Amino acid sequence: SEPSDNDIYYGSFPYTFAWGTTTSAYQIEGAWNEDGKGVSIWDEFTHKLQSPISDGSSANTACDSYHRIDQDIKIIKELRVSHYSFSISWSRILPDGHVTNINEIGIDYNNRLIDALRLNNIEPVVTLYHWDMPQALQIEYGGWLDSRIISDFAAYATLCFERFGDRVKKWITLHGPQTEAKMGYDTGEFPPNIIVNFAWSSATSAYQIEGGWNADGKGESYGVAAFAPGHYSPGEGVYYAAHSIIKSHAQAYHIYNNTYRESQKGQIGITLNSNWADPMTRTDLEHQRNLAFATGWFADPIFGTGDYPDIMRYNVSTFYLFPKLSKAEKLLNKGTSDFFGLNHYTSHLVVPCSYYQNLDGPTYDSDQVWLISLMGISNNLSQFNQFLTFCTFTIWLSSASTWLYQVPWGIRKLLIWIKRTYGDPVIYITENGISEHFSDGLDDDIRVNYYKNYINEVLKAIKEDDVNVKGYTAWSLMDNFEWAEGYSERFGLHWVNFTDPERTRIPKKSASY
Ligand code: PNW
Repeated sequence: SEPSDNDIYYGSFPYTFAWGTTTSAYQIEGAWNEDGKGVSIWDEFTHKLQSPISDGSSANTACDSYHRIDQDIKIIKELRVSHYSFSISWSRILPDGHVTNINEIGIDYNNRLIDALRLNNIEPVVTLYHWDMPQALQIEYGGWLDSRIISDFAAYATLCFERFGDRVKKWITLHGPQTEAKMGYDTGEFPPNIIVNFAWSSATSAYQIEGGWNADGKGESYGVAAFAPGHYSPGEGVYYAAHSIIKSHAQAYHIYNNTYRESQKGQIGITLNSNWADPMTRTDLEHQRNLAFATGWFADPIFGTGDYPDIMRYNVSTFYLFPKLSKAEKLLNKGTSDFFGLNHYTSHLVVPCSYYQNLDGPTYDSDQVWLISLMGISNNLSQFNQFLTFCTFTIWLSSASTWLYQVPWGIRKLLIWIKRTYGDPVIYITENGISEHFSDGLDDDIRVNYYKNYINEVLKAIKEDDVNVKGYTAWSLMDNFEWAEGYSERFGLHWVNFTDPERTRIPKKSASY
């Protein structure tokens, strides 16, 4: 039954619990074309003549973290956290995406950051990839849509283990990849936003053989037949992008496991974005279907059976191409994460679609057919909108982001669901937070309240439900470039002055909280 409110539970977190904050390279670094860095798809996207960013901005400078390691270290230290989670910019260290051309100045930046953290007793948690694909690989073969990306990602990961793994003991391969796949390859709100005429391509098969990927016979390779800017393939490309992402993750895991784990003694895993989906009616099926599409899509292959959720394969492949995983590939996916990295912000109510049918399609969202989630999912029925206003907006507190409603008990339910569905994995909460508007300042009571209630629900999950949560890194250390929303939404514990060349960072109330 429904938790009635956000009652505060008294108790303490385990002594060894890892506390920290999270950022990502493109959102904070700036220096987009300095010291030999290559262009990423986000540089390309934000530099379009017709800006796709809500305030017309880019992250050319962002928080200028590339030049301000000292400033970042200072505010991380002041938070007295034990961990800092950041990502490496692939195109900064490999300008054209390939390991044949290494930019040592870019490597040096990450070395200096890692060393400064360690000197201050802060453990680096390093993500290899947070949405900033080298533009060169996007042009060369279409990025995630082509199976050649798997070996390039593996080579990039190997280089990172080689150069940073003596000091980095917690690796995250990819951060919230579902969002990149959906927004980049389905809705087009994110780059590459040039979904292409998708087709099978035998020309790429050689690359897929590397590393024993298709040990039990011939794995299918795939690729892009022709580029057609502005032409989308929603409902298909998105699943192939995800397919490459999952295989790339598994490849990186095995490389670490086989070659580096013994000497470097670290851990490696993936981070997934998951919303809780609460059932609108007492029938369980609809919300389970939503959880399968949103989280099971990536989590089942990696933490579960090795394959995509049945419900998803069934729904999608009835009408469209849905990628298949061979027996050997399933084995290669299964169990390839030392922990479940969880990005969580909000929850949905899920309603059976027999009442409110979604007529848009084909898209990732409408492929779910039997459901519409009350928030964030496209719909074109006024009836649905009335329903939505009536049932939800009046109950849940909002934020500066259209998709983000405050539902603290949702994180507890989700944690329990992950525990039960994936065999009680170790969980690190790798992102959690709330946005305010550009004009908002230092008195962020909304954020204090959000953290108080969400973190308390995490505590309940640990103490009452025996969920194995070992750490929590808040999104985000400071205000930064919020993707398609530019600087119009502030997620930081620190306020950043984006008109000041020094990019001064000032702690908000939530930082001291
Ligand atoms: C995160 N959802 O993604 C990203 O990893 C961050 O880079 C970003 O700044 C942060 O969200 C805030 O937007 C999310 O479906 C993707 O609820 C999807 C969801 C939430 C967060």
